Amino acid sequence: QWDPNFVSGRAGIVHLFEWHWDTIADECETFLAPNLYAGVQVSPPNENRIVGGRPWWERYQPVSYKIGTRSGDRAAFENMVDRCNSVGVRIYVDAVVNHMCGGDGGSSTQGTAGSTCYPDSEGFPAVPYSSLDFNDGNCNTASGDIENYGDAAQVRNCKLVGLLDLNQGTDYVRGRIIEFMNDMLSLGVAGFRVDACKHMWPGDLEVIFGSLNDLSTAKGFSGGSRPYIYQEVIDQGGEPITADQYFSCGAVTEFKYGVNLGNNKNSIQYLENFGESWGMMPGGNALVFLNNHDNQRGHGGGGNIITFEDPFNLKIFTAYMMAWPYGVPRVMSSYYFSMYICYGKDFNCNIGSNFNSDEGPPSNQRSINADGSCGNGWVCEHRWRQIKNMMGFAVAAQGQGVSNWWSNGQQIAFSRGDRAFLAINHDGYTLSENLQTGMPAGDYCNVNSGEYSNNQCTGECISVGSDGYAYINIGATEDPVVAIHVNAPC
Ligand code: LM2
Ligand code: CA
Repeated sequence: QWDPNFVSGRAGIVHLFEWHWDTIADECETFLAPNLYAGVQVSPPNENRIVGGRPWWERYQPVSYKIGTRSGDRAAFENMVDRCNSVGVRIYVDAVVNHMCGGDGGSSTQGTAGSTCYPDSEGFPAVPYSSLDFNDGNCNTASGDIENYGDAAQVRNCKLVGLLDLNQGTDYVRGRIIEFMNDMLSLGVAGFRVDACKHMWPGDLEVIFGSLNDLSTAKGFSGGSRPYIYQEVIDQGGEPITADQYFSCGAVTEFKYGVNLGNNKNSIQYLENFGESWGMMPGGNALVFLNNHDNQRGHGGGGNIITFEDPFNLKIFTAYMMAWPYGVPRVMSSYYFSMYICYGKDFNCNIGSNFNSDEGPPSNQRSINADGSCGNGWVCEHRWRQIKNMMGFAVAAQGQGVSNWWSNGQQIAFSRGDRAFLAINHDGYTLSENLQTGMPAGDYCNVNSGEYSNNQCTGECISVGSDGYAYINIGATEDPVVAIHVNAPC
């Protein structure tokens, strides 16, 4: 449950937020596999409540466990999983099992797969769930909602923003959740991002995850492989519910990672020991990321994070994330949405009631521009050269420790054994230095500055001498990164 089940020679999970199953299948074949991406986190595939205006967050309001959403139907989902698996790209499902739809759905409301549910009376006949399956009696707040994050019992037993809260303590509810997750496994998925785990009891999750089937041998996985589980627990400190309470159930999202990098983006010399000694969880438990679909728009977590709104730093710190051996890295792939200007910056900080962070995905699928970037309103950070080329770097570096750390103000460099070397100039002046790369003598392609394909490098070539040293010169410019590895010789 801690092993992502990657195919060997692959690295990194990309969250293709709100993508259609057919488009993901195409992306696996034409882009993700050739660029060595290991996996895709997909939006929740099960039926959700249709909310007026079709905000992105309607997908976090389940109506049933039937597969049918604006991303596509069951057949399209299965086809995607098959096509991605057959080119070595794993699929991870976003599982929303803490709750069903919001109580504000009224006496009855429709789902995306044609089911009707009855929020007022807590009836979900398409599962089926009835009022017996919800936590109401176990919640002790006046409103029935979570009112105080200092009280673990109410965080887990009361409603999160009015969402009808399932009682995972019962065999019946556990059974329906296990059935749903096993259904996904039978279609060939390799694991789950589990939504809102902070709002469920670790003891219940341990039983549920422990009851899941192994990965499907019929879909090509080797016998006895356990689904990878990464639990969304927003732990930024200061609350009784902590990430470590969930370690026995599977991996956990490390929300401190992106905030720590955001807070230290102008002091990268301190990243030499980035990891546990920064108060983060042990790397073997961590799913790490710079930003996610929530905090990039001011929901869930927040903090000083780096998103596509700051492409300069997103590229630099994604390079660092992929090059640094800590946790399983996930890259966010976004669509553009109306920004809310605050503090004079075009950035979505959550202030005021007219904050528009609801906007759903573009109505058209992503198109591909001549330079490989996306159109039709999709950002596709995962296609940016400086980001996608780091998958190959991470593959080359696998299993190697950090060595040859060097820093000078906001300029840093390090190697990964004798396989790869990264240098970043985050300072206002040129980095010009002979640095130990740890690599065998030869010429290597800086995959940050150019492409490497068919043994050709369109970027800068870096010469490593027989003593392992290379002359590194990085101006204070856009893309101030040198990333070289043994699989991309010039
Ligand atoms: C999460 N963490 O555990 C995410 O951080 C959070 O963003 C998700 O909420 C939450 N789980 C539930 O899966 C998102 C979104 C909310 C949205 C909910 C449900 O951030 O804004 O709440 O999904 O769609 C919306 C409305 C809210 C309303 C609620 C119920 O914004 O005003 O409350 O639906 O209808 C009455
Ligand atoms: Ca709950």
